[in-house]
Amino acid sequence: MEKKLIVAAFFIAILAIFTLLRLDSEPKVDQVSEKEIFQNSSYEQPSPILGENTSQEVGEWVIEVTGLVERPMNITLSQLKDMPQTLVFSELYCVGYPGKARKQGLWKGVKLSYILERAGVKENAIKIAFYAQDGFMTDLPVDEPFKNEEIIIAYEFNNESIEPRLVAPDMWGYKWIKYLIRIELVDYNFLGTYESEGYPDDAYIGERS
Ligand SMILES: Nc1nc2c(c(=O)[nH]1)N[C@H]1C(S)=C(S)[C@@H](COP(=O)(O)O)O[C@H]1N2
Ligand SMILES: [Mo]
Repeated sequence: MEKKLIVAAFFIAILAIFTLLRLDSEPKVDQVSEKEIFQNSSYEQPSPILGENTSQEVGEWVIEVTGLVERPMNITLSQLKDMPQTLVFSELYCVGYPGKARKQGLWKGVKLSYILERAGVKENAIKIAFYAQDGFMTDLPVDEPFKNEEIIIAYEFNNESIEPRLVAPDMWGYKWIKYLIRIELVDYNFLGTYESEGYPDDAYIGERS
């Protein structure tokens, strides 16, 4: 815990310096092919285009909250930015390349629990299904965002805009769905893209050493 705090403090200091120097603080990320993981899968790793959300008619990103909720809603990016902000320092680890963080830094967004509270989750919902523009899917138990308030829908990473994605600290990267377009509350055991391929539905990383 203390080590994590020191790393966080160090990182924030570096980030501040970069911002002051107006250097491009975009981290260099290893591009690891996950083709092996999907050898026997019909799902193919897409190459989504940043800044485009072709499935939606409006010029702005929209996230649909639907299914077993009292108040179904379409949340635009500007509405998302008007909601209470949460900052989370976290690392993303890919299950196919667990030795090294793919992304590490500060994520800014809105608590998933806040959004679910606004929508009003119905009693019979047991799972949250997440859908991305590229067809990728993941899921969480319905109570997870209330147990882990660091689960956010992020729209900024290290002070740079990103397409809305889930930040799921301490969970494998496949829970960190990018290009999020739909959140659906369901009353059955929905499994996402990786989860239905046999990767743990409970994706907490635990000991990494
Ligand atoms: N929409 C979408 N989200 C996704 C994926 C994907 O293929 N499509 N891959 C997941 C996996 S397996 C990982 S490890 C992380 C990688 O995140 P990054 O591309 O930001 O490094 O995104 C996750 N979210
Ligand atoms: Mo991954």
